[in-house]
Amino acid sequence: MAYAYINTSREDGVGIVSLNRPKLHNALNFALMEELVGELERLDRDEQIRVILLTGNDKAFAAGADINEMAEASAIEIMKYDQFAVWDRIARVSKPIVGAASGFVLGGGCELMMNCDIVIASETALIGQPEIKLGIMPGAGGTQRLTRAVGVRKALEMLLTGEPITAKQALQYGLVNRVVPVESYYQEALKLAKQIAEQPPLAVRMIKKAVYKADDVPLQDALDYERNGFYLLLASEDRKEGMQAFLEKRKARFTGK
Ligand code: DAK
Repeated sequence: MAYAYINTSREDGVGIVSLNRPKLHNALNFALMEELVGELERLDRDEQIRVILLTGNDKAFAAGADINEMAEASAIEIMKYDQFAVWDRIARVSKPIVGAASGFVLGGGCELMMNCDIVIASETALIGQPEIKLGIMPGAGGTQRLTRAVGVRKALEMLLTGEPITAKQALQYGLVNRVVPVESYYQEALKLAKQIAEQPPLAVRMIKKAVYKADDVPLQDALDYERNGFYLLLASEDRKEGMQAFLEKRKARFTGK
């Protein structure tokens, strides 16, 4: 598909989506978000794709929602047309999203990064929620996902000062998985995405869902969910293939059935 604000490609079972609004540091206008979320959902339904890689460019993953759009819209208009609702659909993507983040990761950009399941950051990444400096607060999970990721105190410091943290600090806080030089963050993320793409897709999907239960529901309910997922996977062809391949000392070929 031809898009105005994103680029897409695919490689070895990985669907790659790059934000493409470089002159405005990938500011997330509504049209970009519609394209992005539509493509994420398309990739989620695509049987050939097992993992999604989401990236920006070296200078910016994304510098936040488009302030030009927000500055002009009234609260009533924004609420009536519910244009931000598109954000809610990202968390429903069932395939893993690997983020490759460099440069500015601010506001909605940080919220988008936190919607990625695993993040490889470049050493140059600057990550923050500067909304307070604009007289607003985060609206796409910044107060919630950030707090769950880094804890109340660090989240409050970031949210109340609006100051960004470095990639190295984000690693210490558990907000990103790895920090590597800017020359290699994209390749490192792609390599990781390809590694996950070789795993049995049903197990990948069940594990992703089960892990997020840890944040959402009481422990015993989450353990029950995990156990049911385990039983379900015992009925899959990939389970037979995985165990057979182990016994035959060969590499398994998973089909997602
Ligand atoms: N929106 C629009 N334009 C932006 C932008 C943004 N967020 N960030 C940068 N730009 C534009 C700049 O205006 C400039 O445009 P021109 O002047 O060239 O036309 C161009 O990108 C290059 O930026 P700079 O010249 O400023 O470049 P610098 O390297 O000097 O500075 C910077 C880079 C990223 C530090 C700076 O541009 C900056 O502070 N940008 C704003 C960052 C920010 O405040 N982000 C948070 C926005 S609020 C919600 C969902 C999401 C949100 C809210 C609700 N719901 C679901 C309800 C999200 C809100 C936000 O993200």
